[in-house]
Amino acid sequence: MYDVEKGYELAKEYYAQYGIDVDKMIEIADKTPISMHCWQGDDVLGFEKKEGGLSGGIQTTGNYPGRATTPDELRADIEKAMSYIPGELKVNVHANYAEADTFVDRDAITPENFKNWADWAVEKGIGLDFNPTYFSHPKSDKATLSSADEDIRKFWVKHGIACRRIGEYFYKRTGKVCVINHWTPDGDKEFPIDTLTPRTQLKKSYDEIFEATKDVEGVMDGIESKVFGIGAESFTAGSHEFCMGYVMKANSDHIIMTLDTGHYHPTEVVSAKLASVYTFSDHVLLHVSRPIRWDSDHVVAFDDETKSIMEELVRLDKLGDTYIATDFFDASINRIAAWVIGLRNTRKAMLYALLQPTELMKKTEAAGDVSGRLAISQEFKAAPFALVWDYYCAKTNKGVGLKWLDEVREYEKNVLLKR
Ligand code: RNT
Ligand code: ZN
Repeated sequence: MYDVEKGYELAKEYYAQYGIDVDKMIEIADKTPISMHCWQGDDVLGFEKKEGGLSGGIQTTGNYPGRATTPDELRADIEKAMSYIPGELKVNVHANYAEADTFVDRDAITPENFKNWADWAVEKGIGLDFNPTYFSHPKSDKATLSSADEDIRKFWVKHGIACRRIGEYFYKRTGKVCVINHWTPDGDKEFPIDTLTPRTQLKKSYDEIFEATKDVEGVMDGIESKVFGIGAESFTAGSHEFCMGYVMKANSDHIIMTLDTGHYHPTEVVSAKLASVYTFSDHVLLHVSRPIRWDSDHVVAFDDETKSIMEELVRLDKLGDTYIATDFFDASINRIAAWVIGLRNTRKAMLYALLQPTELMKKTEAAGDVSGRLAISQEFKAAPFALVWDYYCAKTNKGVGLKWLDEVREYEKNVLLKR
C-alpha cells in the first residue's frame, strides 16, 4: 500500500491552486445521503410467501450463486456491502419485502409487516425509503393504477395508500424523511387505440391515493416515468410527459419527479433534464442506474453520465435538494460486489464533481470567455482525484482501493456459497 496520507497532501496542494477546499468537499460528499436499494441482493424477488417471479417489464439476468433468500440474509448482506461504502446511506425497501407469517396481500400490508426493517434501521441509525410494488403480482398482469377494471384499480389504490402509511411509519421510527417512489409498469405491447383512458385512470388513482393519505407526515413522493418496458414496448401509461404533467399540476410540497437514468430514449440524458425540472420544482428523486442499449439496470459505473449528473447538481447548487437513490440489479456477478461497485461509483462521481472550480467556471462563462470555460472544465478530467478518494475511504474506514474485494470474496466463500 502506498502512503495514502502523502498522496492526499499532494492532491490538496494541486486542488488548492484552483481555490478548491478538499476537506470541505469531502465533508459535503460524506453527508449527502444515498439511498441504497435493497433489491440488488435478491434479484428483486422479495419475501412474500407466494409463487411467481419478477414481472413488470424489468429483468435481472444471470444466475450467480449466493442470492439472499430470507430477510435476515438480505439485511446481513446489506450490512456487509455498507461496510465498504463511504458516506451517509439510507436503505430503500420495496413493498414486496414485507415480512409476515402468513401471506398478506399488497392491499392489506401494514407497518407491522415492516417492523423488522424499522427495528434494524433504528439500531443502525439509518433512514429508510419505500416503494409500492405494482408488479410481480397476478393482479398486475394487464395494468394496475391505470386499469379500466375498477376492482383491479381499487386494489392497487389500496396498495398505494398502504404504502404511504408505511412511509410515515418509517419516518416516525427513524426520524428521517421517507422518500417513496411510485412506479407502475402499466403499458402495452402493441399500440393502443385509446391512449387517453389509461392516463386519466392513472391520474385518478394517484389523486385518490394522495387524497386518502393527506394526513401522512414525513414522506416525499416521487412519480417515476418510463419510456417502455419488456412486453410493453409500444405504450407506457406513466410516460415522461404524463408524470411531469402530474407533478407540475399537483404543485405540492411532497410530490416530485423521479428521474431514472434508464428510462429515456438512448440519446436522452438525465443530466440535461435537471435544470428544467428545477426551474419548476424544489426537489427531484434520482434513480441512478446504467442502461446498456435499454433499461438494463447495469451496476452504476464511474462513467460520463453519472459524473455529468453530479456535476449538474453541484453547478445548480441542488445536491442538497436531490434525493439520490440507486436502482440496478445484476444477478451475473457477486451481488455484494455489485452493490459496493455501484454505490462507491455514485459517491465517487459526487466527490469528483465537487472537486472542480465551479465558481471559477461560472465566472469565466459569465464574462463571455468561452475558450476559458472549455479549458478549465477539461483540465479537471485528469486531476489527481484517486488520491483524494483513497484518503476519504481510508478516513472513513471503508477500505482503500480494492481491499474490499478480497473481503467480499471471503464472505462469498464462507457465507454466500453455503446458502
Ligand atoms: C423500473 C423502475 C423501478 C424499479 C424498482 C425495482 O424500470 O426503474 O424504479 O427498478 O422499483
Ligand atoms: Zn427506477
